[in-house]
Amino acid sequence: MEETISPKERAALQRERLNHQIERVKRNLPALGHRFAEHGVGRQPLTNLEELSSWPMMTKADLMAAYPMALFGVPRQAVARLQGSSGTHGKPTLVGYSKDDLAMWAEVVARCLVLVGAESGQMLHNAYGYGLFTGGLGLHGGAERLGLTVMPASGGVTSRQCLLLEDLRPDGLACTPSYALNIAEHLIQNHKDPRHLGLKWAILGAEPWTEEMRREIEKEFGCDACDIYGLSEVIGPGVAAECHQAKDGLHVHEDHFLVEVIDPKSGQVLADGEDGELVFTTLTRQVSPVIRYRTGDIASLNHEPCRCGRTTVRMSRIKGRVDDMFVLRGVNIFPSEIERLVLAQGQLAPVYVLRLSQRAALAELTVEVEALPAADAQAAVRQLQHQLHDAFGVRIAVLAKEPGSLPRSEGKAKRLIDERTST
Ligand code: DLL
Repeated sequence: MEETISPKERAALQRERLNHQIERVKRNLPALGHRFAEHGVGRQPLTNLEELSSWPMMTKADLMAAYPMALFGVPRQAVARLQGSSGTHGKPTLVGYSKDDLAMWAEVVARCLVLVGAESGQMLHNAYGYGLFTGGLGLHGGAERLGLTVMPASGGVTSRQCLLLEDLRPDGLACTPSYALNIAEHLIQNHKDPRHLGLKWAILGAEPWTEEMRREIEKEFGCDACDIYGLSEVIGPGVAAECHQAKDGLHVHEDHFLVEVIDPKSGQVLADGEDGELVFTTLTRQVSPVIRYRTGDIASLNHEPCRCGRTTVRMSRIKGRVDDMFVLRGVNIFPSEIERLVLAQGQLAPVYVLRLSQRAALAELTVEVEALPAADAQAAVRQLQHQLHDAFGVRIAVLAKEPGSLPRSEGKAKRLIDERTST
């Protein structure tokens, strides 16, 4: 119902919920409320969502400075669950959920499961990590809400995952796209055909991936592979997901998460179709609310109606992160642009590492790949090298590694290794 209302009705709902949220922030998080009040926020109720574009924004630094719970905004007793992101810089970023927040989270994840093709009564193999990371418990709550049987496999121990998949024949698989390929490879190495699992759908996210990667996964498993997006600062998985009918952008659950795309440099709000940084406002979250939170993720929006019948705005795949992009001899490169070429090459395995090093003052990039067993590795390397040069106009080295030697991911894949002395 919330997914098919008219844009006008939705805007009215968002305004009402946003005004409510601002009041909550002013009451429960006075320091944050004050920062917004200095820009006139909350002086009187918002009448037009476009006014939002002049409000200040929140960043990861705000949440890190608030560690462990200074931005929860409720007494600890009202927090039913803690989750977070591991944090590459030491301390994790923690977020809290009230009982109502957990119910809302389960609801939006259940909607995502329906988007990708799940039906009540089916079975899900959930290979997202359980723990502080939101993937495992997030998918779990949504799957139970929808009425699926959940196998809480969590990440890792791939041989056991394969055993359970073969013996239980679930309808759906949830994990990162790189882990889905790792599972397929493991089965193939053991002379099993991943298609024989009979999977109908896979709900994959938590890391950037490309259309080429989707094609590979759909070919290996013979099922629909759809993208699910989210971040713990907003809720976890469940912010948006692709519908299996169109597979053309991720439907954002706008009744709970208000989305904008901004120019990361100027902060200006961008129009549909323009790539920029996703910014989210939580409209209903009671604990750890965020107002105009800068995600660092690059995507664009599309307000055109979708052929699945939903009227919600769609975001494109995540192209990369603002801090993932690197500059090679003056050319901006996102790892996903290289992934596309590696996977389209045809003679290479769908695993790769991008190693950035420095010679004298210049950055050098080496793409480490593995050739498929029957392939001519040197020919594949030469071809990829040419394609990279054609695409970016700069020299990028390609190195074929021993088959099976590059790291396989069990969760979020780490593709970029930056060995430059100063970045
Ligand atoms: O990764 C939540 C999640 C779990 C999403 C399972 C989907 C499935 P965090 O650990 O807080 O939360 O990391 C959030 O991961 O800002 C993006 O950079 C990246 N990310 C998440 N989903 C996608 C996706 C979870 N579908 C960060 N495509 C986000 C690309 C994604 N990047």
